[in-house]
Amino acid sequence: MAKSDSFPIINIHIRDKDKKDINLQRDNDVEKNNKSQLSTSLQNQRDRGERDYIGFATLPEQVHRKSVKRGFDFTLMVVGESGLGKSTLINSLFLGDLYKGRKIPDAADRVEKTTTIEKKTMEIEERGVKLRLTIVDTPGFGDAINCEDSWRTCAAYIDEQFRQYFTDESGLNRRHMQDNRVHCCLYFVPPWAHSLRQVDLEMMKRLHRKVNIVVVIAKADSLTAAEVKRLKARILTDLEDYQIQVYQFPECDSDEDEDFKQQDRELKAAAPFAVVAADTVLEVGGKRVRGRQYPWGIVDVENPRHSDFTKLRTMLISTHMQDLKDVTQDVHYENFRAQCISQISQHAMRERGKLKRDSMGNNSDVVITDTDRLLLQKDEEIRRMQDMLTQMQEKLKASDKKHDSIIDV
Ligand SMILES: Nc1nc2c(ncn2[C@@H]2O[C@H](COP(=O)(O)OP(=O)(O)O)[C@@H](O)[C@H]2O)c(=O)[nH]1
Ligand SMILES: [Mg+2]
Repeated sequence: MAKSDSFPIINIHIRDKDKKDINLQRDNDVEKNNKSQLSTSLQNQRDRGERDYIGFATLPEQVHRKSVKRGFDFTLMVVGESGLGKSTLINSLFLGDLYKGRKIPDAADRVEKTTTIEKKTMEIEERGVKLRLTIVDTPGFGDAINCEDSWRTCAAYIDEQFRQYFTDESGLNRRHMQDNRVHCCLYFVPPWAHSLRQVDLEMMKRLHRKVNIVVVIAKADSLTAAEVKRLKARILTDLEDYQIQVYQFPECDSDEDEDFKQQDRELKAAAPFAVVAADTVLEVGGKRVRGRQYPWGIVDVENPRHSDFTKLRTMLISTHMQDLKDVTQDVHYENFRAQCISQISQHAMRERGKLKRDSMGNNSDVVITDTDRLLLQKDEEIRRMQDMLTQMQEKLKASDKKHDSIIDV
């Protein structure tokens, strides 16, 4: 990742024709480059006279090429009270200014406020790899006296994305499916908390089976090193005591090189990450750094001695983004899917039983045979296909009007 002073590798796609052409030209160059690398490697193998060489060793390169071409989706949800530095952290993480000119709500606004969902999407590109990044902010979280609506809003949003994916997945056109599922939820704990508070526990309990939770201690510059250590230990104990399953870093492969293993150990040891964020870029000894200027000195956001910001960014973007997506798919989405299917078949069984009772004049005892069950499943499949067709028709009608906001930075 580049330092904040240079910003060279992030190229936000701007939806205007000329820029698009330039991007397309570069994509083609990357594509040609990849292809030529592939054919060179094939040629090299042949030149070396490897007689038993069949060619499937290039499969990883083929997969690589295909996924680079397709691009990647990643959705990050940020949860925490107003003023904890969520928007600033997002700006710092992705070297952008997604939250320009934001207004911090005053106390009167906050009492009545309910949690809302604010979704922003940007397309970023780094060395030819495209990432469609969606940030789901939850302004108003925990601001109202009653916090129940906060977790309900977040949980409903996550479920809705799963439901949408489930519908798309069973639909007719699966080639252009967009993955809007929430892959990670950054949960902000205030630095003044001594442990996880009731609201945090409640919120995490409602979400931990739906999404990968990564806990961060906000505004860590207001804590001493000893206080950070104590709060981290307390949070870890609370998570264990209340059996909250936050995102678990996978075991590092034994054949990874020693540097990578060391980095992995450091990442694991740093969780929950104590972060500092800043919107300002300052000049320190001729170098431009993203930091916070205080009367007594500067907090350099990217300095590992000042905060865990760089570790969080490395984990989220460079090392564990794909794993977060895999866990979302294999664990959280699978849970949702299993629940959906079981609800659908239970409903179908009931309906079938009711139909059978009706047709038998309500007099005899109902026995549901295997054939009935099979018929029920088939009925249900047909019903789902019909639902999907209706939804797709509606979506087609609405697609002209509805667009995600693309942020021009
Ligand atoms: N001390 C300190 N202040 C921060 C930090 N991050 C953000 N802030 C400040 O906290 C205020 C609220 O930040 P904002 O990002 O809007 O919070 P949000 O409501 O959670 O999105 C702003 O004045 C930020 O400059 C931090 O790491 N440390
Ligand atoms: Mg904000």
